[in-house]
Amino acid sequence: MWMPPVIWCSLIFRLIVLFSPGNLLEHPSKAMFGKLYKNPKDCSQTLLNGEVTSGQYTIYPGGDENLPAPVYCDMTTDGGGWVVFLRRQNGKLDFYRNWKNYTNGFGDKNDEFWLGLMNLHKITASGQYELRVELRDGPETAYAQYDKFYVGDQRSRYKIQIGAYSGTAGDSMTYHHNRPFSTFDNDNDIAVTNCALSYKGAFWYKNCHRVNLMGRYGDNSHSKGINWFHWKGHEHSIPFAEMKIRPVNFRNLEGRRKRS
Ligand SMILES: *[C@@H]1O[C@H](CO)[C@@H](O)[C@H](O)[C@H]1NC(C)=O
Ligand SMILES: [Ca+2]
Repeated sequence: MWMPPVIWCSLIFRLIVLFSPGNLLEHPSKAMFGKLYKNPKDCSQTLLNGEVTSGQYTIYPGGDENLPAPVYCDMTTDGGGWVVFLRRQNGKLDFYRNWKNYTNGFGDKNDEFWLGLMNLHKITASGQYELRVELRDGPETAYAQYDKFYVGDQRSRYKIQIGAYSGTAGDSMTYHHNRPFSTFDNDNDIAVTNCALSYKGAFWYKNCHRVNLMGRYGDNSHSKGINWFHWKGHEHSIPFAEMKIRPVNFRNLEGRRKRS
């Protein structure tokens, strides 16, 4: 059987790598076939495929190979492997949008964006995920991490479940546990008013919020800006915010890999 030289060279090289000492032996399938995950379902699998640089990648939320999604992967924060689903950093993009937009997602993955509730549901329904929130205000930084994050399906109106808090920003998210999502045209909060309309954003509002990361950029009036109440209160709009998810056991897995 004839094979182009580049193919048999590559096969011989892979065999040498496979039977040589060193940490590549940990992933013989990777050494032989290139990628550990043909259709990575999230950024942790993209990272295990050897992609160690943060940036845009294609993942397959829920493992559905027919529905690829372009996402931004954070490959550096706390071991990396995060699917970033929200970024605010300059106010260029309008986040005061309707239900359809929050369902499908909008914006530029390399700049400001919202990934979309449908994909958030698909990803978080495919395993146990944790949430990390990154906040920056000039030289000050803070983060909040929750050891569980689940977004329900469309029928639940994308209701969230939030696990235990750790971090430096203060626990503002637990207040929103078990709340469905709300936009100005789909009020699912428990306030007599329409929180999304009053505070010019969209969120898992309750009565109304301790977190308003999709609020109005740079607006320091009460509850309207980008707020994380337990860090900067309700009258300070935070200039940089990211929300991201990865499998909850990922860091331990990475730790084991490094120790072995
Ligand atoms: C955002 O909403 C507008 C108005 O309903 C619609 O025309 C547009 O297609 C939506 N975009 C997305 C990405 O859902
Ligand atoms: Ca209401």
